[in-house]
Amino acid sequence: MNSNGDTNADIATVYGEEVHVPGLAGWLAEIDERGYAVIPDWIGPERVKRLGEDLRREVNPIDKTMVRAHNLLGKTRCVDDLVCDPRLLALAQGVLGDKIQVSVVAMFDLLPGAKAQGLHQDDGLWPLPRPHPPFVVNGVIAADDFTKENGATVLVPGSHKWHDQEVRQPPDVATVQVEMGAGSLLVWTGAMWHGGGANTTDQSRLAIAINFNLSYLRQQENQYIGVPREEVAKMPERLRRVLGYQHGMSFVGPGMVDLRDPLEMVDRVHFGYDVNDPDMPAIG
Ligand SMILES: O=C(O)CCC(=O)C(=O)O
Ligand SMILES: [Fe+2]
Repeated sequence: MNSNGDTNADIATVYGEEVHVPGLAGWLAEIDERGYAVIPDWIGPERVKRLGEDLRREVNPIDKTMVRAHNLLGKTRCVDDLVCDPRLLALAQGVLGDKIQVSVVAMFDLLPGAKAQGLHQDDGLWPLPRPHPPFVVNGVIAADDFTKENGATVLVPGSHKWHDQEVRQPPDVATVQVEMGAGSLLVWTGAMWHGGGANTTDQSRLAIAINFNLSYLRQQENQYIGVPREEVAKMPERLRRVLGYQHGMSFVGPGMVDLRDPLEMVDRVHFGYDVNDPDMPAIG
C-alpha cells in the first residue's frame, strides 16, 4: 500500500504519466480469468447526463434501422475525455501492453425493438490463427441503465480461452447478461464471445464503445480518414497519439513517417517539407 491506499499493482504509467487507479489489478485479473470486468460508477451522474444529451443531439438521428453509429471521433468532441481517460488507458494497456491505439469509437443506441446481435469476437475481424496474444480490448460506458429487457450486453464468461472452438449461438452455449447502472464501464478482451441483447422496451439503450487494439496493427475504423485534420488539431496531445499519430512500435517500425514522429510530421507533410531544412524534427 502507498499513502493513497493503492497497492503497487494499481499504479500504471500511461504515456509517461504515473496514474493511480484503485481497483486496477483486480479488474485486470477478472479480465484475464473470465474475459471481462464490470466497473460501476466509472463516470458520475452529471457526466452521464451530459453524455446522453450530447450523443443524442450531436450524433443522432441515426438511420431508424441502425443501432450503431461509428466514427464518433470524426463527428463529435463530446467523448474525448472518456477516450483518453488515463484510467481507461491503464486498463487497456494492462490487457494489451503499452503499445495501444484507438481502433473504433462507436455509439450503441439500441432502439426499441432492436434484435439481439449474434455472438461474436471483436478480434475476429483480423484473420489471425488462435491462440494469439490479446490484441483488442473494448470498453463500453453505459449512458442508460443496462437491463435484460433493454438489451444489456450478452456474453459468455471464459470463452476468450476457448481457442479451438468456433463461436456458437444460444441455446448452444450458456450466456450471461450484464445488467449495470448508467455510468458503469464494461470492459472485455477481444476474444470473448459477446453481443448486444434484444431491446423489448419502448426506450433506447444508449452507450459508447471505446475499442483499442495494438498500435502496430491496422485500426478497425480508419481514423486518419474518418477524423478531419482540423478536428485532430483541436485534440489534446494524448488523444492525438491514441488516435494513431504516434510510432506504432519504434521510429523505424509501423506508423513512422520519414523516420520521424508522425505527430510532428502531420503539418509538414500537408504543407510540404524538405528533409534538409534545419527545423526538421530529429530522426528517431
Ligand atoms: O451493444 C452491445 O452491447 C455490444 C455491441 C457489440 O459487441 C458490437 O457492436 O461489436
Ligand atoms: Fe462486439
